[in-house]
Amino acid sequence: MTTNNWWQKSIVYQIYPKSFQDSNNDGIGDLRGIINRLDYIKELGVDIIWLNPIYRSPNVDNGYDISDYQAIQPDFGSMADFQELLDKIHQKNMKIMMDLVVNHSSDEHEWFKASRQGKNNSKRDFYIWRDPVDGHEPTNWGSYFSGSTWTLDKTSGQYYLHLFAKEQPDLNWESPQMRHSVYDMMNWWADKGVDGFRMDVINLISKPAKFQDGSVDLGETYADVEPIVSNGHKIHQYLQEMNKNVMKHHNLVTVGETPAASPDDAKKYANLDSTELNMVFQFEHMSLDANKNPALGKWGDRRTTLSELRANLTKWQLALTNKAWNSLYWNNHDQPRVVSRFGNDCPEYRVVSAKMLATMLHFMQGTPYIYQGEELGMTNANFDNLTDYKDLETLNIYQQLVNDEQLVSSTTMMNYIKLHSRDNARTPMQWDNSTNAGFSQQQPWLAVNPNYPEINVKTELADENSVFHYYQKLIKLRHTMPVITDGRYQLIDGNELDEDVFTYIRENADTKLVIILNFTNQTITRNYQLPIKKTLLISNYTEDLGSTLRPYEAKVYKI
Ligand code: TEU
Ligand code: CA
Repeated sequence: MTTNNWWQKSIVYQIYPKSFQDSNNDGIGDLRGIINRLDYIKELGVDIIWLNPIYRSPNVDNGYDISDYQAIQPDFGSMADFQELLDKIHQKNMKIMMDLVVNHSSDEHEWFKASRQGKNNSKRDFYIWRDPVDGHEPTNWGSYFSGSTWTLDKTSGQYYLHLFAKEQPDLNWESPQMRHSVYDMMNWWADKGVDGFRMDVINLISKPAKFQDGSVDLGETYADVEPIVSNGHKIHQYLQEMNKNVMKHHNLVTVGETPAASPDDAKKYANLDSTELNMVFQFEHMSLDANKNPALGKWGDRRTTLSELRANLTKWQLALTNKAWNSLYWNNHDQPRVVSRFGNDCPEYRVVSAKMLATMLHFMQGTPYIYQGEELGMTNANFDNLTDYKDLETLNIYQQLVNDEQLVSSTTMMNYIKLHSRDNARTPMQWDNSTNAGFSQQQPWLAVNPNYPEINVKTELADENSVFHYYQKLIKLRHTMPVITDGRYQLIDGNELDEDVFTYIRENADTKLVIILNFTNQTITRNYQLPIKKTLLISNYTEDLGSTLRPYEAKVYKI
């Protein structure tokens, strides 16, 4: 298959601007802060920087509620700052991807303000309005952020749809005028010089032709809306239209965030003839540790087993070969920290397990994404009090499960929140051991993880065995060894039954790699009868003990 597209050979670094670097000491990260840290990102070696939303927003959902798609949020700086950031990223030979949030806007967007004026307004059909049914909500759908997906607007007596918060009304993709306004806006950014888009919940934009109730889990009030609205009947039509109107005219990279997408869906979204998107973020490996009780969703304390994880990653690797392109990620601004979740964040094993997980992902086929702080082995926040958490999803789910539905006790819920709150990813970047980890002189908007004196950029840059330097090495290997991009993926014989060690092969016409990963905190033995003539490309231990694998040992041989 073709693996010659620039975005297939790239590594992406995701920045959550609010938590990256504060340059003017108001406790909020900003664009100038990113500009000041570009040398650090360049040193890591990545090719593309993806920024979470930096547009004007009332900030109900940290910028995922946009009130002006063509303005910069004042907390983050000005359009001139953005232009400077863009220019400097390009000068350093990197590219920039923007977040595109067009399943919904903010309720303070001009379009929605007009739309809610009444049934005859010309923007009425930019959003999704329905009459009440028997005096209540049109359907029983539950929002991603708790409660109903419907809010009554008194002016017209109609409800509007919002899959997320009530301040995030869903845009109506049935309206050609609305769709073309979105394409115009995308072209405006592309003409400015941005190199790509990460498209927020893009597979939720095509709503069902007929709105019907969904089934409700035991103990719950509302139906899970995801299966009802994901991968809808017009989704490919919309994406192909967007592609013709936008992507065809620029050299962009596009990644769709697609909850509930299967490999078959991904083959359509990310097909190699590039009529829709370049790749998608699938969620299956992020759902493996969800609660067995569907009413609790992701809120639980289960750990993924190696067998589940390997089966899932392998399924995606094999299904997309020669058909579509994978994105590879462990972390983003919505997920707990990978070392706490799939590795071991106690002091003894944090570094070694973070490197093992990095090895697992960075030798797979696809475009890898690194989320800020992942390259340091940053851990979950572990805040004890609900008041330390700021994310509306966390605050709402506590209210729902503990107080309203009484499905979980408060103690249990706090434990679930420690494990799964999105704020785990959002604590400020840890730069050094000075006040607030060098993020800001002011009290940051979200508390710094107390472990910053041990885990920070300054310490890791000075230590050649740090997680940072290991990521840097992985990135270099990908840039210099084509097999990591184009090689076939295969499990080593019999590995699918191994509960403790994950061993896979990447192979092209001239190179073969064997990747061996001990997923446990035990020393174990595996004998793979590998040829004597081989070189150790990378490992998280200095000495190679052959068939003996120490806790979380990772090693990659070139055969
Ligand atoms: O997330 C959508 C999404 O499906 C999730 O990752 C969601 O946050 C999680 O499942 C909740 O448990 C995207 C953004 O990444 C997220 O930050 C936004 O809050 C959301 O869309 C709405 O724009
Ligand atoms: Ca600031």
